[in-house]
Amino acid sequence: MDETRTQVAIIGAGPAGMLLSHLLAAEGVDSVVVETRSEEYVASRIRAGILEQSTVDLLRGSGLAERLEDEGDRHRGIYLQWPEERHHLDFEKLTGRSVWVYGQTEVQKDLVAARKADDQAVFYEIDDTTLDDVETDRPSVTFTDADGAPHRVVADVVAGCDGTFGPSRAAVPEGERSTWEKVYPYSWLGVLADVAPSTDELIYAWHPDGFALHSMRSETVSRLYLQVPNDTPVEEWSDDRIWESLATRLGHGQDGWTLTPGPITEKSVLPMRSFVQTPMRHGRLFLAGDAAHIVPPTGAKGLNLAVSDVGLLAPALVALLQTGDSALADAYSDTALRRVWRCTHFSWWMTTMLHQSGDPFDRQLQLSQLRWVTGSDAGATGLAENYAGLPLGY
Ligand code: RFL
Ligand code: PHB
Repeated sequence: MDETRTQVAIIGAGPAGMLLSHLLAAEGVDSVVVETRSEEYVASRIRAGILEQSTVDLLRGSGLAERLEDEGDRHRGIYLQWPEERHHLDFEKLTGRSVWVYGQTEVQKDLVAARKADDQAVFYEIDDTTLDDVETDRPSVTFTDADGAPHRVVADVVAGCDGTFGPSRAAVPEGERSTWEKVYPYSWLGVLADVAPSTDELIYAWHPDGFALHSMRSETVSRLYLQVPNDTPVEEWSDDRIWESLATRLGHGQDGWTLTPGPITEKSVLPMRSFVQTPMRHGRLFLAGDAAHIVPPTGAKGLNLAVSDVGLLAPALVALLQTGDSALADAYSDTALRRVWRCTHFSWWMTTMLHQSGDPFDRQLQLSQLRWVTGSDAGATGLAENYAGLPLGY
């Protein structure tokens, strides 16, 4: 079997894995990345769109923000609305922090370009990923490479950055891991449309028909979401039905605001859940990003949490591997989980405040909460602080 020796074997070439490899390389720690999908597939997955302040700070600090500075769109805040009312929350005024519209596809392209420029070893289109000996100081990852040949990467540390469906989280023995999960009784129908956004900043809309979100990717591309029942077949939603529902829920005609429809280029249904597995470390295996936790997308936190995990993990591994100092590595799980649980709560709170559950009592509480969040500086600041993102060390 072919064998490669490296310091950190990284499973998953998504944002968590590629950013980790970049930050480690900057400090002279080498890594090998392995990924089941092709480079093109990973780069084209339409996912997150919002980067919080600390994500942008980290990307800037590691030389990854050149295109983001040019093409990213800085937003001061968001709109929150319900029928007949739209309110702007100005995060900059409330907290001095802002958010950026810059798609995960773009972040991924920037990471891949930076790793290529550095000759990073990435094995794409692999199969049968297996983790071995993670309780020793010589853990390894074996897999079948793109040509069908077996391969082993022997490392000092394995980083499980393999997302929701990867094998890393199950490599923590059952008796030593705890999991928390909440499945929501609704999904999002997400569309990408070739039309200029009808808004300057994101609109989060509470509506009796269900939640709607108007987001964007650029001056010519809009990203929109509608709450739909779980297991909704995407075929049930024609383009016309989608635009009609978006117009109703987003308040077309209200105070002169109009929603401009356009050609829909992508359409999919996304289930929503919250999930956390603890601890985020077992022996020489460290978990980061969606491999350890999943949040519903309402708070725009998933990608940002993956970045903040890696922002904590990289210096911990550098210290461990270069000087033998294990203090940060030993603290990693607890430190990362503090922020994970904060974002898990925020994402749950945004989700349950804005989606229809079918319960009339919930509706009244939601509207009361929305009035408070938009009407009181204390309420608005709490949302702004969480949405624009707490500092990395929170
Ligand atoms: P990823 O991106 O899923 O990458 C994991 C990689 O691991 C690979 N893999 C394996 N590799 C080797 N061997 C195996 N056995 C493997 N099994 C899996 C996978 O192929 C994949 O390439 O996880 P990572 O890096 O932790 O990044 C997490 C983010 O991708 C995710 O949290 C966000 O996309 C969530 N999210 C959002 N986050 C935000 O911060 N802001 C947003 O506005 C936002 N919007 C969203 C979102 C996620 C969405 N979807 C589709 C889930 C909107 C949507 C619609
Ligand atoms: C997106 O643009 O895809 C997006 C924005 C905000 C969210 C979720 C998704 O809360």
